[in-house]
Amino acid sequence: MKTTLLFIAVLLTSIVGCGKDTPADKPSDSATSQSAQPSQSSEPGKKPEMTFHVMATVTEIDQPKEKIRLDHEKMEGYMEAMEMPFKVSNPAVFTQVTVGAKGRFTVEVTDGIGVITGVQLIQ
Ligand SMILES: [Cu+2]
Repeated sequence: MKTTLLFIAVLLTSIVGCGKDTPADKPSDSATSQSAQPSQSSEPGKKPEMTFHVMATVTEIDQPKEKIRLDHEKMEGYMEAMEMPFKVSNPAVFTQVTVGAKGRFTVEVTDGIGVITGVQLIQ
């Protein structure tokens, strides 16, 4: 059990580490990036505009496509309660869930798209 937790922790750490991996440390960047369009690039390290911890039940798992279908509660300011698939950015989630599992899912919304980044199951 302890090793599983450690494994997940390492996974999480490596994902966070990846996100920071942008060569954006040069201060001269800000001077040139005053274009009209707010840059639309979906860089992996982009900060989510919303984060939810939403109660949901797993209704389908599609690991090859990195997706989980959730029957989720309302996400205030984002969407009503419904059943829909979500992309999963954290592979550890697949080791935790089975169809029918209930829990609080962490959903991070970037550019209007919600992605599952974690889950805390209810036993
Ligand atoms: Cu939805």
